[in-house]
Amino acid sequence: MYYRIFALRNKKTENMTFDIDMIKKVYARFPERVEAARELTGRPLTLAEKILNAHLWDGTPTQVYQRGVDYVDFAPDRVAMQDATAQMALLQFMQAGKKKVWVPSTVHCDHLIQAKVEASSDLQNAINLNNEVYNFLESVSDKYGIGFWKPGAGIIHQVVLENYAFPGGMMIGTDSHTVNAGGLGMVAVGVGGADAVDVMAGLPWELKCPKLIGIKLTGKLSGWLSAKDVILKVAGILTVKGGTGAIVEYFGEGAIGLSCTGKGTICNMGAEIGATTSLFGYDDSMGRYLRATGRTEVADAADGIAPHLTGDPEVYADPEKYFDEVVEINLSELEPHLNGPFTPDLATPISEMKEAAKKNGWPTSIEYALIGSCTNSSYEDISRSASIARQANELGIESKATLNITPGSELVRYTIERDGFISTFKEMGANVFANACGPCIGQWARSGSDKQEKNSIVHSFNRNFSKRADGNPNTHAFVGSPELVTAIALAGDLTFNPLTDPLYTKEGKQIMLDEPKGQELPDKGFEVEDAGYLEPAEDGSEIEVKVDPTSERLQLLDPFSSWDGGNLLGAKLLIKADGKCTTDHISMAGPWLRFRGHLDNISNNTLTGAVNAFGGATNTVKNQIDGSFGEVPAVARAYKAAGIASVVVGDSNYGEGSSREHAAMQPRHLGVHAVIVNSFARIHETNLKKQGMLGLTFMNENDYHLIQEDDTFNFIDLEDFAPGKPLTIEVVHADGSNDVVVVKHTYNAQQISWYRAGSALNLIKEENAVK
Ligand code: MIC
Ligand code: SF4
Repeated sequence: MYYRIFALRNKKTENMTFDIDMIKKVYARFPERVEAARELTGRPLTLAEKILNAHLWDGTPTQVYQRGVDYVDFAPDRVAMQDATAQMALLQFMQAGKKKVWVPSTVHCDHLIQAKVEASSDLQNAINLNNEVYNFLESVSDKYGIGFWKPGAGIIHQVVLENYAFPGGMMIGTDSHTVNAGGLGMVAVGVGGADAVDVMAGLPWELKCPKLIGIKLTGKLSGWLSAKDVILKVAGILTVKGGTGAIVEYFGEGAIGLSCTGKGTICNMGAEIGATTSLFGYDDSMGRYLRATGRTEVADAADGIAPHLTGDPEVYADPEKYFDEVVEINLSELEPHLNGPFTPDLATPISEMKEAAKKNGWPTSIEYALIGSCTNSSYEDISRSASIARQANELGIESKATLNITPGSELVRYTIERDGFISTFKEMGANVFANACGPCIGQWARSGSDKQEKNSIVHSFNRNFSKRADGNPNTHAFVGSPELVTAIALAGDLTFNPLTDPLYTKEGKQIMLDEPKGQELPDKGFEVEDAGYLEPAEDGSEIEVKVDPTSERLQLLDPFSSWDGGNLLGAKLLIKADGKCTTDHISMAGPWLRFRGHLDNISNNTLTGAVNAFGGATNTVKNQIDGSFGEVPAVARAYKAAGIASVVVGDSNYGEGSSREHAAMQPRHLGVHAVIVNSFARIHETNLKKQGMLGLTFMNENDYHLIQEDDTFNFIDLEDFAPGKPLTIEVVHADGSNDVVVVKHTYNAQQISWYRAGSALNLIKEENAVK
């Protein structure tokens, strides 16, 4: 066992601010860069524009970038990685030939802990089971100067919000919900591991200049409404792809009235509308949160440049002039929502749920309700939910469903235990699981889920794709605020509307629940004994990182092969995916998380969740070599063994969801050369490019329908692969006829050089070799 794993070295003490010097440097240059950008554009600026301009790789802005068109190089302030993606990110970083990370970086152990019995035994189990992976992550972190948050410390995004996020900063993280830090006014973007490698290696981070969506919030939340309802409503309006390529900026009196953690919830679920990130301007709620979490110095520094840390008043007064799209929501008129099932943008106001459930045949009985996750486990969320549980306990209402709680961090867990909330929940019959992702990522040992019965669950997480929480494709998951989820647990009924429906005590007495009440921040302050942080070695050069060659969990990477510069001929269709194809369909999490550090082993889940457009089955595709049918990974391996390239075809928003680059690396490892779709989710498209794949989109959406089961693809002008130039594919059908299909791409010159080298990492290595 790597020697530090149990060392209780907890350097995070009260009022200690991580990386304050870096933050001060960012603030010192901020005003001048914002001013330069204002002069260049000749107009007032949104907050997003200010932060982007303050983080240009080349320093002070000298040109105006075209939104949605130009690629821009940025210099993010920090990097965060969670254990399930850090393994691949760090396996790649180890090859980049650097001694230390270039910017402050952290690793968080949160995804691999299974929720089965209760927090402490589940945590111990995870440590036993994942020992090899934790040791690997800890030793790599120690070696390269990366802060390490032990299993049990909490979920990456909560820990980042509590310790690292700062107004006006820029960070990237190898998890799509990195965007959570927008709640503290940070441009925080989810990326694949290869992007993180660039930034940790001291290279620029490239992003297409985002479009800007402004969301004006008027009015005020009250009663049963919570910040969650704002984003559930926004998801309903903008849909799962409405935010693609855009930064969503919230403003208006309604925005200022929200707590900082409520803002975090809204930004967190910006991932569910595909947004690059979401943002709120610096205000008093952020100052309060920074001070409550021991970062008075950051709050003071932010106060010092406060007008620069929010959008210019002229912008917010006349948003249509400055944003590409504006949405307005009156919080006073909002209703609590439940979104789902199977997609986070199917928004139903709670008053319409009875009718909607009936019409759609959604099961209404609720056996499990779950709160917590990185999205909703703030002190405010928990205190409001606990106020509902307390009423039930006092009035003698027995909860019909079991409530499961996954706190977001040890800081919050310790504090809510001290303040009596955990005992309130336990009195209601709830289970408290470890501070980790748990059920949110399929790490939930739900008994009986293998029977695949049709059922519904409600939770306060962010995603509800098929099979996500318990692996059962027939589980209908609905997303709601923690307080509403708690109330629904009591009623055991999806259609329960606490505003109008009564509950019954054990004696049969009818009561109406009072509105939830909570505190934004703990009156007695936050408290924690061991936050779970390990500081890396000052000089890690002597530390040796070992990977057992026989390990089934970790595997050193072999470089992908480079492009010979020729056309790609004779490629076979591996699968044409029908409908929604998220990263969960391409590389399922849950039981497969254990192989996240072993490319060959995890490749055995490739596209097993995708629905085959021919026949509608999952994980059954035709093997064109012998006409047999087999599992997707097996057929891909057969093509690869025969030296035949393969192609994946998909519909719109392909690769929606997670940042996991496994969804790109696995097909690449199995010999897929191109993915051709109607549209991509942003992170996935970049991941494909970084891993040396062709990510292409049909010029004409109807061409998707031309693709048949026995098709062969000839890329007849790939030799001339160039920025802005569409590619032509000759698609040959089984009867010998063919269609010529034109596809678009968004590769710039640099990205084409990744393709040429076989991957972005290969290019870094080539460049290091030349130096
Ligand atoms: C998720 O919520 O889907 C995850 C698990 O956090 C992923 C990251 C991963 O797949 O490891 C994400 O959102 O990026
Ligand atoms: Fe973890 Fe779920 Fe948050 Fe992803 S969305 S980081 S799995 S809690």
